[in-house]
Amino acid sequence: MPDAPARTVTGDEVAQFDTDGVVCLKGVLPQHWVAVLEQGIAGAMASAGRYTRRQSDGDDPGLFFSDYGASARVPALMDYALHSPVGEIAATLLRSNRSNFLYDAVWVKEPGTAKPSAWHQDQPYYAVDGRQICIVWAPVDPVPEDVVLRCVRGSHRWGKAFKPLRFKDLGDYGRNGTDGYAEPPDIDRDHADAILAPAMEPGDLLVFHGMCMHGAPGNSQAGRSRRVVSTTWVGDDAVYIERPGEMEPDFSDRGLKPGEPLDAPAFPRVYERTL
Ligand SMILES: O=C(O)CCC(=O)C(=O)O
Repeated sequence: MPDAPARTVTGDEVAQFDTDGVVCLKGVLPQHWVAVLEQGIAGAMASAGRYTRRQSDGDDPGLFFSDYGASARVPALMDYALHSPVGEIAATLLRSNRSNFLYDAVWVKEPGTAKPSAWHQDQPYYAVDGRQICIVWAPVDPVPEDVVLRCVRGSHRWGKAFKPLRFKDLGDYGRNGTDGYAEPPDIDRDHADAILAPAMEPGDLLVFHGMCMHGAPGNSQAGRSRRVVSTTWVGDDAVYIERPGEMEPDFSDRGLKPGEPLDAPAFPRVYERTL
């Protein structure tokens, strides 16, 4: 049985997620889960899996580490996904009767890291169609507004999928204009007014829609890491699809055919609304 949130998610926050495609929920994750996440991040960094990566270059003054799906080998991350309140919070914001856990990601920027996280939408990277999909970005360190993840308010309703790019070298995944994937716009030049970049504390959650444009600067702080776990959640309307080129993460081993719901047993159903 998953744990309850530290406080109720308000109707205004649900409405803000609908309108903006992003909302920062202050003080909603009970603090003991922050300790679980710290343990999970350390476990991911001490072992390696298919998607464990150093995104920063050798001459970067810091280190940008990322990983997808580390919960498969790090029990603390699976515990957080299955037993923390994030599944309920995702279902509430998605106005869904259920939430299923798709995958987790670890994002660590050591002090002084120069490498940014390129502007992108998450959904075009992988095999999910539907509107009920969100990402819950949970920092375990205080993150000031010039270091935090930046989300473009309203971009989830632009009606456009942008070409996914690799953080390391901005290489693509074999999806381009002829497949319906547009070149990402210059967000800092053309959409600066719509950027949400809230200062955050451990226990706060930044939740954004799968089609929300987001990116992050490096970590300019001298003495503090920026350690984060994000988890991706789908609701009632999400289905499996195939896209041209490479998918990341790749869910082709889950036994689903295009058009089938993303549901258990392929993806654990973590929260279910009781009437
Ligand atoms: O934390 C970051 O720097 C990147 C996070 C991100 O792009 C994501 O959660 O999709």
